[in-house]
Amino acid sequence: MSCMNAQDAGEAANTLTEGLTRVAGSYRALFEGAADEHALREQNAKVLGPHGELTQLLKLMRHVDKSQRRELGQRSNALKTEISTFFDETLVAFQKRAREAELSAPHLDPTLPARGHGVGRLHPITRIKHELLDIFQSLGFDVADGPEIDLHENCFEKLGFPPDHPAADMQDTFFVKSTQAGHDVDTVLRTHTSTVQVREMLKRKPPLAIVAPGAVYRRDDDSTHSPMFFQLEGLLVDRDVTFAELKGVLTLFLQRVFGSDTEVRFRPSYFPFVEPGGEVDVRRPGGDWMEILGCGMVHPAVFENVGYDPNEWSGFAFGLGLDRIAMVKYGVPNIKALYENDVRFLSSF
Ligand code: FA5
Repeated sequence: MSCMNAQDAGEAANTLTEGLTRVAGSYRALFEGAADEHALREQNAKVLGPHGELTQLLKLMRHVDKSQRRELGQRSNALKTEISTFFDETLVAFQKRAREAELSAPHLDPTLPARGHGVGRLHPITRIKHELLDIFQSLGFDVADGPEIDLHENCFEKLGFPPDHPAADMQDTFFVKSTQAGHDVDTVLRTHTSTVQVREMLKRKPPLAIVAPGAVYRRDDDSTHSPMFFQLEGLLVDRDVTFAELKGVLTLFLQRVFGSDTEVRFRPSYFPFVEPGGEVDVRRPGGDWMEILGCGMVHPAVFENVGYDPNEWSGFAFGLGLDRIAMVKYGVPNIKALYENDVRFLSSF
């Protein structure tokens, strides 16, 4: 540097020379003493890294007088090469040692207790569904299916709800405008499985007996109401069907599911698609009443809507809550527990 005097240049050369001697004398012990590969790399960085000792020393080179620069430069480079060669060799030795230790260590401890297999099981609602389908199939019902998104018409109007009837508000849900064959149609996330009654009657000729399980959606939310829950619809159409048959089938079914010591209570209720209509509650010994289903004799207007002659055909229908059955059967106080997917809860029964 032009501003450096001879004394400064001499000092730089001395510091550099001393530093090179110090580094040359110490790096081997530091590398060899490292505990593992990570520590070895750290030691290497302390010497050769951007902030390492040798890197810092070399910054003095530009202050060294030209006459000494060549010799000191050669020494520095030779030391640098020596250190990095030694680092590479030490690294290989470290890795070899670590691998050998790994291979000679016992890799399996046969005395450890086994972890056990988490054997899966069906969700309580799925189990209830299978059980119910078995019962109804043994009574001669076919199993039918329908989409969760259906025409507004199948969910309400065809079942006798007048347009904009407040009863539809009780089952508020998601309404979706869609297009079918170029026409706007109102579709809805179905609020009950009764949509399948309409679909099956439009598809089949009577007599018929079907059950249709599936998910339904409503703006509902408390300890016995979930916004998404499961229903099972039942429909029987034949000649001269009576309310006694409805009552007989439902009582038999409920006592098969809950046990013969279960109390069953029929209450009158209103649904636009049945006449007369009712609701059914059950109570296990020592428990509370729980509403399980709605039911009734198929309304003549519904038969007309699907092209069946109401003077010739009669029938009954019911729609029950699978979640509610699971709650009573397994003693679940809050419906939310069925949807939280907590394995401790799900594997407890
Ligand atoms: C209906 O959904 C009618 N479609 C049932 C029906 C079918 C009547 C055929 C007549 C003929 P309701 O809204 O009451 O009715 O619901 C039927 C059952 O579903 C209830 O008894 C209850 O067990 C269950 N349920 C209703 N809302 C919920 C909810 N938010 N969460 C869980 N279960 C529910």
